[in-house]
Amino acid sequence: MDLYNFFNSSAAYRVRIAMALKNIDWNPIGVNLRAGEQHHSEYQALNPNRLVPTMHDGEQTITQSLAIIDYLDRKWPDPRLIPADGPARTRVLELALTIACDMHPLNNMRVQKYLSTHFGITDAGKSEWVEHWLSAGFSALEPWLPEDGGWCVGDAPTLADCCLVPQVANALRVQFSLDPFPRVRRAYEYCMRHVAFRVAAPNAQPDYVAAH
Ligand SMILES: N[C@@H](CCC(=O)N[C@@H](CS)C(=O)NCC(=O)O)C(=O)O
Repeated sequence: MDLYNFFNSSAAYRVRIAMALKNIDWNPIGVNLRAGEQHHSEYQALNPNRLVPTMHDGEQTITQSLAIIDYLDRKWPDPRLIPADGPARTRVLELALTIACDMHPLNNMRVQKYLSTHFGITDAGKSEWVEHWLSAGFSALEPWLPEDGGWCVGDAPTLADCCLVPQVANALRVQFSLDPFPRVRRAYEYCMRHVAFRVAAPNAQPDYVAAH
């Protein structure tokens, strides 16, 4: 199983967590987003959206981190990350989609680049933009999370935790304060006690480069 991956990609980080939770061996293929390798024609042939991650398993090539995790969940259902039914399934999807659809895309690298190249937004303006959408998203997540910490939903890790941790890691990277979101912070800290979340972290990847 090959994963086209970049250490700092939070969408790839979601998939890395899922594979660690399921004990799936995988082979990293580096796509350096800072060097623009996502725009190379060979990569675009695999992922027309020119985004990371992409997974290759046998004959199948899959893009979109949530579609990849759904594929993994069906092929290796132990442990299940997307509950089969009931209110838990609904809440897991609500949390995951809030992060993956309403938060993450707005602060993606290509969006930030477009803000500066097409609208002349300064670095300070972009920071304000990023903080605004992080704040809006975390405000939506906060009341859904357990008050005293623990997994996002129920008593085991799910797709919601796979999405929450990379999004919080992104926020911490830009020194965003989680003080107004104590449940988000507690859920993040709880997840990070589990080894699967730590081996999947950016600084544990072979292509990791420290921030400068
Ligand atoms: N919805 C996609 C999002 C993928 C995505 O946005 N990946 C980012 C890294 S986290 C990327 O490749 N950015 C490159 C760019 O903005 O040019 C998924 O969940 O897989």
